[in-house]
Amino acid sequence: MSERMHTLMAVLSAVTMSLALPAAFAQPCEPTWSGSVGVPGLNDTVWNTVVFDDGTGLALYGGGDFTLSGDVVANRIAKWDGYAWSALGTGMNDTVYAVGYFDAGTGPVLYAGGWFTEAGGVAADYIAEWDGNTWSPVGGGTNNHVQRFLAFDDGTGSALYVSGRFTQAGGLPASGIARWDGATWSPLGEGLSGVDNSVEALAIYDDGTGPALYAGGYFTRAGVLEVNGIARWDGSTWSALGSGVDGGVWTLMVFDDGNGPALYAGGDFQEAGGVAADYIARWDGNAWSAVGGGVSSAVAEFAVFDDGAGPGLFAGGWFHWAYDCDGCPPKLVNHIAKWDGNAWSALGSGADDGVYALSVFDDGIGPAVYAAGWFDAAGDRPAHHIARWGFVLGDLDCDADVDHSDLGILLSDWGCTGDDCPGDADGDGDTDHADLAILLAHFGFGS
Ligand SMILES: [Ca+2]
Ligand SMILES: [Ca+2]
Ligand SMILES: [Ca+2]
Ligand SMILES: [Ca+2]
Repeated sequence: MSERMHTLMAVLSAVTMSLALPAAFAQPCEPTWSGSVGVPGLNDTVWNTVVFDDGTGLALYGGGDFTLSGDVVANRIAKWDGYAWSALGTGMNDTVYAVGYFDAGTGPVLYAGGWFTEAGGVAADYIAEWDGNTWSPVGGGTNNHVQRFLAFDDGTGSALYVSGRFTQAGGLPASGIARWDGATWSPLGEGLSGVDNSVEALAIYDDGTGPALYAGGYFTRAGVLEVNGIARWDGSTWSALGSGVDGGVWTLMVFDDGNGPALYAGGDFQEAGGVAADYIARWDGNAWSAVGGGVSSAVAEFAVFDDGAGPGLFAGGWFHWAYDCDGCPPKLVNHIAKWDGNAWSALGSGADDGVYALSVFDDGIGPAVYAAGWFDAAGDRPAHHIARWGFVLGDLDCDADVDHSDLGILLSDWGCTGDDCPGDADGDGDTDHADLAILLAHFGFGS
């Protein structure tokens, strides 16, 4: 982009910010994939994303194996603010598997976890914190890799729950999971063990008896209790969810399909509570059930998002096919699909390889799901390891960009009033300066 365009966009962006925009925008287009032209890609796998506000505004943070985000050198962790990528210092010396955040009372802090032993050039075993300028180790770290973070208050105060494949945190025994309160580490009972000793997913769910922490992964026991891949921590004890699953749980998320909030588990399993459930299952607090007929391979990540057709559970992973029921014909979805409570639907032609991370992020261009992982295309567009699925405000001709053709539509519709104004970008029943401001603020996105 030219300097002149930068200046123009900065001025117009300020103009737009000063206008009071209606809360709900018109969505004349179907949601679409924005490829690497809309969101510049990365040069290697993304394993996890999180939306976090460090005090300068919400942004999407991604961790993985990459060393370049767009044309910015960013070692295994990077920040996308909706317009540009930026690095977090010099990053890490090895893979970042997890990004998360926690406020210990001194303001929100970003955490990264993974295989690394250095962050920002400083020794940090498998976990580090970022204060906005500098990386620091976290209380002696862990003795093996970190896989997930979740902030939760179990009744004893807010803390960051850290999971992974470790057996120690801060030098203390802690099997697969530990609690960091901002100053000290503590174990969760005897932790989770067996198989790979790896805890890969964390979620908070209220089964009717109060919110509790749920952990999923490759483990069979919590102390002497048999749990099989998933367990519930109430702040003092672990409990099982029926007989658990017959493999590993990779992701957990609460979703209400209309019958009340339930906990959805995805991963590498084909049975939950003894019921056939291919790679995805639903726990309602008492029993497991299948989600339609499941999908054809592992589910790596969930997100809940309303893309205009109603809220749905978005699932990403290794699968190509989804089934509305056991025995229903397969639907080709390609690594990402939406479950609305009754049926699966594809997101265009999906992604050309594994989807490992999903985050809902309103980047200022419109509400969207950001998918990230191992792929190099989403929809029919090149998309290197990250792609955006959603609306593009100001995209009047529905081709996932805002350019001169959209501006042409708006100008030829100038002054229109009523329900059928093609230039009505903000959906308030006219085509006027407010619509022009939206187009100009987003001008150049995706083109
Ligand atoms: Ca357009
Ligand atoms: Ca166009
Ligand atoms: Ca309007
Ligand atoms: Ca108006």
